[in-house]
This record gives sequence, structure tokens and C-alpha cells, in this order.
Amino acid sequence: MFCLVNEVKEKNPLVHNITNVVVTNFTANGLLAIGASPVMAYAKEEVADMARIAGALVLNIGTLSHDEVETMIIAGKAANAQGVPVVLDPVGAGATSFRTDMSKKILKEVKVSVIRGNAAEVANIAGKKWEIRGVDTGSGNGSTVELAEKVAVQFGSTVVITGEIDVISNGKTTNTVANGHPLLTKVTGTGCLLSSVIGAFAAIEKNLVKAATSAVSVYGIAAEKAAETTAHKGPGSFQIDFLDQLSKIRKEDEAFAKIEIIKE
Ligand code: ATP
Ligand code: TZP
Ligand code: MG
Ligand code: MG
Repeated sequence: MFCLVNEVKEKNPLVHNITNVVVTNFTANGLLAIGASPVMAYAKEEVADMARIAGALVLNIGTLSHDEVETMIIAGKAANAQGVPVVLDPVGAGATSFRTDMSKKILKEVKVSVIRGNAAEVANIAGKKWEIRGVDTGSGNGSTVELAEKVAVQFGSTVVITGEIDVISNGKTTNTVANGHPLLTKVTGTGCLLSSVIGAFAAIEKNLVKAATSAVSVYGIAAEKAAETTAHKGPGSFQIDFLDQLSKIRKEDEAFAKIEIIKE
């Protein structure tokens, strides 16, 4: 019902990423593995043109600068004008006020289709308190389902909060996904790549809750499969096999999905 991975592989959507220097190569390889076509473009002179021809635009503030945020806003506005979905990954929002403020600025100036972050990042962009250490989520109190629903309404976006259990909500419809593996937390950029993979799914499916639920579940299933053969070796082997599993995954693997519909 939710599995859109075959369509992604058939349609090979172009995903324009303005992302961080830590995850650039991993993101490009992960998008290729899932069947999308990645492009990274950062020059102010070209980002609007690139965003307009893309199937989705992904804005990731992981190693942001003031200038880069201006570039993201130019790209975001061009995407909005063309009806291209925009995904925002507010990496480290809450860790510094600069990250929080820049995330809010992007959300004010660009219509963001999907916000994907850990619980702390999502809470902090919405003005709520949740501990964060660098780019990794800390302990917070409260339900991530409630948080996702509230933030979705606040920004008029679909919100994806990831962790052991992932929550996807547009404020009206809410799903949780229990796929994934703890080794995903031992490889840098797995959250960032997921944001870009959600972009690939949003490029081929207008129902963003459906697109994000499928993306999150397929991603978690690929991680489970990779862990089966590499967990005893460690995160390096897992990272490589995870890319292989993303490339192999097909609709039939939907049988392994652990999706719960919380609110229809
Ligand atoms: P953080 O910096 O807090 O790790 P992130 O941006 O890297 O955040 P994650 O929340 O780690 O993003 O999500 C990335 C992927 O890892 C998602 O597919 C998520 O489901 C999965 N994941 C995260 N934690 C766990 C866990 N404990 N068990 C299983 N899967 C997990
Ligand atoms: N520092 C700045 S961006 C980044 C680090 C370590 C990558 C974060 O990636 P993810 O996907 O949030 O783990
Ligand atoms: Mg992580
Ligand atoms: Mg992250």
C-alpha cells in the first residue's frame, strides 16, 4: 500500500541537494542506489535553474554559512514557483542559535513540503525545548507523535521525526514506522541521506505522507537487511552493504514494513 520504491527506480527523479560537506558523497551514492539521480549545485548563479528542473530540492544546513542560506532561499523560491517539492533537514537546530535562526528563516521564506529531523531539531525549530548535542538528538520529554502533529500544523508541512520509531505527519494523517537498525546511528549522514531519499519519493508521489512513509520504511528495511550480514563486522561494512541493499530493494520487500497508521 505504501511501497513506491519501484516507481522511484523506474522514474529516476532528479534530486537537487544543497547539503553539507560531511555527507555529500554518501548522499549522491545513496540516491543513485535507490534509483534517483543526484545533483549538488551551490552557485547563486545556477541554483534557481537547477531547482526548477529537479523533481525535488533538498536543503540541508549541516555545515551552513550565511551565504549558503541565502543560496538555499533563492533555490527554494524557484522550486516553490515551479511546484517542485522542497525538503528541509535542519541539522543541529537547537545546538546553536545560528542554526535555529537560519532554519526559521528558511521556513519563513520558502514553502517547505517536508521537514525531516531528529526530535530535538524538530522541537527547536518550533520554539520548543529538547536537548541536543551537536547534531545528535538528546533526551526530551513528550511524545514525538504529538510533536510531529503540532509542528506540521505550525508550518503547513509534512513532518518526519526519526529515531528508533519514526513518525510521519501532516497534522491530519499520522503514521509511525518501526523499521531500521541501531547501526544507522553509527554511520554519519544516514539522517541526511534519508532526507534526500524522501525528496526522491516526494518527486514521484504528491501525497507527501505516503511518499515519506514509503521512503522511511524502505530505508529501514534496507538497513535491517544490511545488518543481517554485517552487524558482526561493524559500521564500515554496514555502510557499504546498506548502499547495496538500497539498490536491491523492491516492492516485494514491503512484506517487512512495520508501518502503523496512527491517525487517518
Ligand atoms: P541523530 O543525529 O540524532 O542520529 P539523524 O539526523 O542522524 O539524527 P536519525 O534519527 O539517526 O537521523 O535517523 C536516521 C535513520 O536511522 C532513520 O532511518 C531512523 O529510523 C534510523 N534510526 C535512528 N535511531 C535508530 C534506532 N535506535 N534503531 C533503529 N533505527 C534507528
Ligand atoms: N556535522 C555537521 S553535519 C554532520 C556532522 C557530523 C552530518 C550529520 O549527519 P546525520 O545524518 O544528521 O547523522
Ligand atoms: Mg543518526
Ligand atoms: Mg541529522
